[in-house]
Amino acid sequence: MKDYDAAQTRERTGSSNLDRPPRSGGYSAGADGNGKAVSLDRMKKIRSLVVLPALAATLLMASVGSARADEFFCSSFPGGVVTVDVNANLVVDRDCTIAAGSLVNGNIEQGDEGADWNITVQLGADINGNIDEYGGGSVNVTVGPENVFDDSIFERGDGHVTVRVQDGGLYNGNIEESGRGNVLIRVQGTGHFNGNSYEKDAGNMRSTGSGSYNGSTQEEGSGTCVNLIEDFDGSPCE
Ligand SMILES: [Ca+2]
Ligand SMILES: [Ca+2]
Repeated sequence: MKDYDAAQTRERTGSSNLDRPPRSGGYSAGADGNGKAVSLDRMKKIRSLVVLPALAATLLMASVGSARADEFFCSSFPGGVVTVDVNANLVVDRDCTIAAGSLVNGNIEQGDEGADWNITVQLGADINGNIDEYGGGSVNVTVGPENVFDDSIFERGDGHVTVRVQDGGLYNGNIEESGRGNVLIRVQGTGHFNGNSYEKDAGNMRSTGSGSYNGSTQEEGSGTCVNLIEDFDGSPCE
């Protein structure tokens, strides 16, 4: 298990989203901190990422109270549904949903304790960090058009990992699933999955859809491995 300490969080937070991989298609106006050209819409979003998270963090700190500045708890949000931008780690202490329009600029982590909580990233949310789930719950991620999931999913114990990348979306990271459960990846249209997927113990590994997958798929233990995705570039079913 990786060590996600506060310093790492601050480093990640400090880097904002400017180091995300560029998407295909127009980056024509202006430039970000790394000298990359960015679109006007992107610039507006970057500005909002600078201003809104600070406001959100301030409001959250006021409402959460005891939460440290470098982490917030899912239970602090009504129904466990995150509807704001969070520039910190998010601790999973109940079923947790990242709603459309939200950004988590940090890790979403359950740690090695807790119950069978599910983690859901809805269509329209951006994630810039790992998801680390432990116990009997599952991880469900939908990456919508113009959205990015940048980092990896670690799912442990019983439960599945389901990733859906819609047309124009980008999943940039790995999946590692262990215990009883499947890995299902579906990528559509110009959506792209860039990373490696590793399914262990009982369960199946499957990639489908009309999109593209660049990386490896690996299945270990009882189960099947199939890649039905239209454009697969890498090492299938090692
Ligand atoms: Ca699990
Ligand atoms: Ca499994």
